[in-house]
Amino acid sequence: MSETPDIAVLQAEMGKVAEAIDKALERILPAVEGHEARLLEAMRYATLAGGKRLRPFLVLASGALFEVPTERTTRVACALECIHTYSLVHDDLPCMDDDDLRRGMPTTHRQFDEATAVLAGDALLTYAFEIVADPRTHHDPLVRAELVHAMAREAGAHGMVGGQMIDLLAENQEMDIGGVTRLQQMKTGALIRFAVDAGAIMGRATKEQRHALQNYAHDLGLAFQIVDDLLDVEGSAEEMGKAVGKDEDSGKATFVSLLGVDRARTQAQMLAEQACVHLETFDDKAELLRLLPHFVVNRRH
Ligand code: GRG
Repeated sequence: MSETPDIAVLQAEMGKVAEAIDKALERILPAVEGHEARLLEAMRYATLAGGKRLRPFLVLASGALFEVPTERTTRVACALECIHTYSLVHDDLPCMDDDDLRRGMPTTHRQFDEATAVLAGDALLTYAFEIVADPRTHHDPLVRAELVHAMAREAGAHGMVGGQMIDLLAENQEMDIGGVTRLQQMKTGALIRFAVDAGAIMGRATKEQRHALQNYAHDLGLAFQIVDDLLDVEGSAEEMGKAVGKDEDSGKATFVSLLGVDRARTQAQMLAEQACVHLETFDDKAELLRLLPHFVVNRRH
């Protein structure tokens, strides 16, 4: 897919969202003095280090379909980015991927130390729930409870953490395409699913609307992960801001190792197109969500 002017519109919008989220995270995670200063410093270091802010963008774009006020979606977007950041901090630890570089900077345990990185990740995870459960996120306690429930489900043992466990075990096991798809739907897809669902929960979407958005998130998440696998093979450490070629070195089954580069790319493009089909029920308000899959398959980092 070639770059079109519409993609430029999307990129400008994503830039604006990233800037707004950076500012909101700065406010929500203020530096402190005293005993917890180092912990907050590590949490801020990991969270404010940039990143595409893709998941926050999805929360805001999904909420916009139902005219959910941006102040509300921004809080959930920040909470989700705290969980995403915790997962990266822990994933980079020596006991997991043992990486030195993330978003072009030393990983949190390299910049601080391992214990501080573990605690910063723990604190980011718990803080995410504090943010969502706060009445400022939504006046209706039932909506807040539903958000907390969905976020816990997607981040936990049957979502992202479960996917990470399967991924670690996969290094020493044969895995077919069905196994890799399931693992990635949990490890990477789960937070993308929650991002899209959060807007629908806050907007009190109908069952049909929510179902359509879940299907969209499913296809988008898989396309995102296939491209992540492709970038691990084809991308440069400079562009990615992290080490590349790690999947091949570890002998792990990925979409690329199983399908090959060309079929993996075709599959990602097909999923991107399919994701948009699920949005047919929505009007022009879904335009940014419609453009996003094209950005995802064309991304370089
Ligand atoms: C340690 C509990 C625990 C979970 C780790 C998500 C994850 C599970 C590990 C991250 C490893 C990884 C590279 C996964 C592939 C997909 C992914 C999540 C990429 C990073 O997300 P981006 O590209 O990152 O949105 P930025 O930096 O833009 O936020």
